[in-house]
Amino acid sequence: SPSDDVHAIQAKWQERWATADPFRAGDAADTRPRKYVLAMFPYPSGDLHMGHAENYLYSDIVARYWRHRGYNVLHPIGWDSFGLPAENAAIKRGANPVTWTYDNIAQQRTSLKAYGVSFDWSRVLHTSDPDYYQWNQWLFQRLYEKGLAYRKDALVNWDPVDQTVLANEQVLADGTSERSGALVEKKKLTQWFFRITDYADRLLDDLNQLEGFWPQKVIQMQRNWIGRSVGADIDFEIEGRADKVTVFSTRPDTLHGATFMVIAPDSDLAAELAAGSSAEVRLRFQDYLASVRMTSEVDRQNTDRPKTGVFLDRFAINPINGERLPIWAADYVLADYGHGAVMAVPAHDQRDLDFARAFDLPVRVVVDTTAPVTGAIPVIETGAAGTPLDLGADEASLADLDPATTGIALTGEGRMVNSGPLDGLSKRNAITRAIELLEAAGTGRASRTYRLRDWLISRQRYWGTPIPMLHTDDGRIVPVPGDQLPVTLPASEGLDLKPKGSSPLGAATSWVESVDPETGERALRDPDTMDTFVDSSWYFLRFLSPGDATQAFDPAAARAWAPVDFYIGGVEHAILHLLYARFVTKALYDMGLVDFTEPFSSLINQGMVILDGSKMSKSKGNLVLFQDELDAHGADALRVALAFAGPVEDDKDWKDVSTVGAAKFLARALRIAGEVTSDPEVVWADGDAALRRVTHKLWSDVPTLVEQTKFNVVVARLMELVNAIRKTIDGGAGAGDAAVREAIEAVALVLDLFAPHTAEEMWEQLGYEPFVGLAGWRQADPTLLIEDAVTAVVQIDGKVRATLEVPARIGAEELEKLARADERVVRALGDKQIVRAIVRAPKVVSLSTR
Ligand code: ANZ
Repeated sequence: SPSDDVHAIQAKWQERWATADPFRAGDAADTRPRKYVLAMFPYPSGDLHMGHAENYLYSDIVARYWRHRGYNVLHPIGWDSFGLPAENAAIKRGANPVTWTYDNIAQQRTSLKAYGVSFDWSRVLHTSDPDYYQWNQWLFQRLYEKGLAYRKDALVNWDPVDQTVLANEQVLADGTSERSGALVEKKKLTQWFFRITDYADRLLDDLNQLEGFWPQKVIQMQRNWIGRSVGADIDFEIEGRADKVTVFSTRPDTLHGATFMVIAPDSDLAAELAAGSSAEVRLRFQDYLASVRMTSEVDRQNTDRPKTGVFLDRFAINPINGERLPIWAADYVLADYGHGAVMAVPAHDQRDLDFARAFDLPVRVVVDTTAPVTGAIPVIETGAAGTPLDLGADEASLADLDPATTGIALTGEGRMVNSGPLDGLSKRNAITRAIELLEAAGTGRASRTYRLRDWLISRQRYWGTPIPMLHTDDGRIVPVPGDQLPVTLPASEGLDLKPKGSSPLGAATSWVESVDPETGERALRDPDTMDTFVDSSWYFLRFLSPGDATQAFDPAAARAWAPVDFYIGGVEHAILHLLYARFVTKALYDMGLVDFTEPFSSLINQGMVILDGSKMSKSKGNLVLFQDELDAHGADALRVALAFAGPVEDDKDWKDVSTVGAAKFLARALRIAGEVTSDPEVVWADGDAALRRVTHKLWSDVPTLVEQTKFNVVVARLMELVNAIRKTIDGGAGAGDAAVREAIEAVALVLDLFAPHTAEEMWEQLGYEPFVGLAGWRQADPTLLIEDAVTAVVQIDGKVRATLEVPARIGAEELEKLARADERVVRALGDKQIVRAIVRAPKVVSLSTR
């Protein structure tokens, strides 16, 4: 059957590729220009799925393309093989995490080979191999030396089901765990962090470099995640307390409008202020705190929720006018943002206004938003969400707009009132002036706040990179000496892997007990393991010298290959992985280990393969299995069908993925290659002119189409060419026509991007040596690209005076120019002036002199 043929061809070429290894990247002596093409490496849970099929197809298209264009291409593959699923399988089914992981890797590896992806198989890495994770430990220690890895007690996100700590990024918008679905709680633990916040400004500012090369959506998500706010830190004296309390405000201009202060109830400060208050206040505060602890972060940030809070019976002094401000604890103020305390300006902040109205607190307007602000307003840094500031003056009178009655805070532009020295200034200028006044008085300063938190990297789980630190008996924390790395994981047998909030490694006594390198006394290994996002934050560098036993990566190879030219993966990694990789790259740059500051020069997010409009998943039972599709029609048909189904970035409904149609198309192309009777030396110029035009149009258009990742269009053009060839053969020119050979060779060369097995087979049938995957591409002959001509008519005052042969795609302006310049038109016009020209390109130019 035809399907047997397909599988035989597939097996034949996969074997030849395995033997000849043609897709290995060239070595250091290779003088060709380089391209580093990378698809996000897979997590080895089960076999490949359709998401992988898309991801590795697209990177393969790009890798094959650059090879044909004469580039030395690096297209590596590896496995992101540490992580919870291996461990959960161990807990659920008693599987050994090592066996589970490496069995899955073996299966995925076989599938990727069966899929015909042109990887450099000599560079495979697994992050769970000691010779990989040793360098995670190296990285950790380098960051530690630079003060970028540190330990602190922290309120962490706690998944009560998985019994583990979660990164902020793993908490979904509804406050539940991305892993278990449980409502995430807060818990205080001592944890290791990477100080990514030191890089907040650079991570934000360097996004500008990526504009146009990364999806706009990803850039925006990263901007929001970093969330830089610009404003001031303002110090308030507190009655009965020695130290001042600092608040962060984006609106220091409104200081005269502050009528109370609000503190996060779950902050140390709130507890302290309550403790210094009456017994009654203490009780009410404790009750309130208990209820706040039950409220998710997301609910707390929900502005629609009725405001709650308790008065602490303590007072702050406004540094700008000496006013006494009552201090409240309320849960709309978050403990870990800014300083966990705000000056409340109810007239100009909606949350403060809602609170003031709920508790009957005064509202004082200090910005007259009916006063027009004229003149150039400097560009103001917008809020984290990119909200532009409105500049128009409100139409109504200020009295009508009183927030205390309308319930609507005045947030727009305007001029300052009731604000002493700031009166009359525009809001923008008042912000600047207020900061100057605060700085002069020593009670405040310009400041920035970020939403970005430090990266919590320790996990109390087994299947990860051990943290290479020792805790000495006398309480010091010291790095494991470099020559003792890697600290390898102990075997899991006999360890209780069930999550319980402390690492299973702690119970591996003989493993945990070690020696303090300085004193020779006993020291305990840190029992925690690293977040697997550490593993993937630098893996693209390890591919450059994967077997290197002496260093994480070879700096010379990094100079030669990195950054990655083309990176592709799912949009689910828009924040976590990409932000961490950017951070680590910048840290390595600062250590002088790489000479670039951004890891991925261009990024594409492929869409999902969906079924009937919804995501495929095991739980929904609507999985289309990768292996089933391979078995049914072969790798090439699946690859062509996926590439043809739509633009790379779009979701593709499986209903629109026609493997049957793709298989028919491939059979048609292959049949033609077998029919060709001319030999490779035939002179193409003797061939059918119309077919030659279609072929050369393909050569002319395909580079741009591939480089713009319009792969579906390229497939359409191949189909068009195959149809044209068939028509030419059957139309009388026959299979011996030189243009037929030229065209089908073009098909084989370009089809290699999509259907490499079929393309190799065609290439062989056409009398060439393997491999078509390494064959150079062809240039379009420009003389064959001239477009079809049409006849345009030029009229003067309604009479036809000339006809012109013009390209069918001529523009109106160009056509009018040609018409006016035509000799016959000039003669017919004499000394009359043209007063009007109506042009309908490409057919008519109508000139009037009256
Ligand atoms: C006074 C003020 C007046 C404010 C005004 C805003 C408008 P973004 O832009 O999101 O950074 N704030 C500060 N720390 C907070 C915390 N821990 N929890 C909740 N809110 C906090 O917001 C900065 C503004 O959010 C700050 O500026 C502060 O309120 C509040 F007309 O100060 B503002």
